[in-house]
Amino acid sequence: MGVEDVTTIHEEYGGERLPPGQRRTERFPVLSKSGTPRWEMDSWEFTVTGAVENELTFSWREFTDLPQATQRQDFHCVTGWSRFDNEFTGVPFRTIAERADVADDAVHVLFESLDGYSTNLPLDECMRDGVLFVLELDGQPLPSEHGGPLRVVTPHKYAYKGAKWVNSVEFLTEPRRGYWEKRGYSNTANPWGEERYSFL
Ligand SMILES: Nc1nc2c(c(=O)[nH]1)N[C@H]1C(S)=C(S)[C@@H](COP(=O)(O)O)O[C@H]1N2
Ligand SMILES: [Mo]
Repeated sequence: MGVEDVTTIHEEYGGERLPPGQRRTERFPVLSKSGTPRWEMDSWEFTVTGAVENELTFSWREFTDLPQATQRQDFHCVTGWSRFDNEFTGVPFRTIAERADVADDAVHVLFESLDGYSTNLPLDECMRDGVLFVLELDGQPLPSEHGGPLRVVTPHKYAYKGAKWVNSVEFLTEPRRGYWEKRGYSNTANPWGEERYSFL
């Protein structure tokens, strides 16, 4: 299976590979609002609900049987660091949307996690290349502090748009804000526009 290169996204936004105000790091810092939650393979469940024709529930086994892709992606944290060339393997968001058969009036998506975190994106921003439910980093199971067993990545957005420990996706007919979006971080979060905070 080939590795898809998603590190050219910045061209679409007319910016440099390193977004304005960011510093490149080789490290991979951990940012979690409240520590790493526990999970058990036997009781783990992933649900897809809301504005869909088919609500879905996956066990760990069922989820890991879904078709996967491997992509090289950059990762931009709103606190100012960027990590280039992460190799993420996971299930494309589009695959989940197709299986759920998203309703015509769905416009927005809310991701929820085992630690009570949530984050939101417009549906069209989720359907693009690069939005993955990640199971592996650099060919190894995703480390638990980085969101293992399953996290979302959003290379076209600051990383808070990617829910670690994700276990629920809800399709919405109206926008709803997630954890940081309710607390002053930008709802749009475009790194090349330096959309870090929201004053509305
Ligand atoms: N479930 C959950 N997801 C989360 C967070 C969190 O606290 N809980 N923090 C977010 C923030 S603010 C960032 S910058 C990235 C950090 O990912 P990392 O810890 O792998 O660097 O995860 C995002 N996803
Ligand atoms: Mo963050």
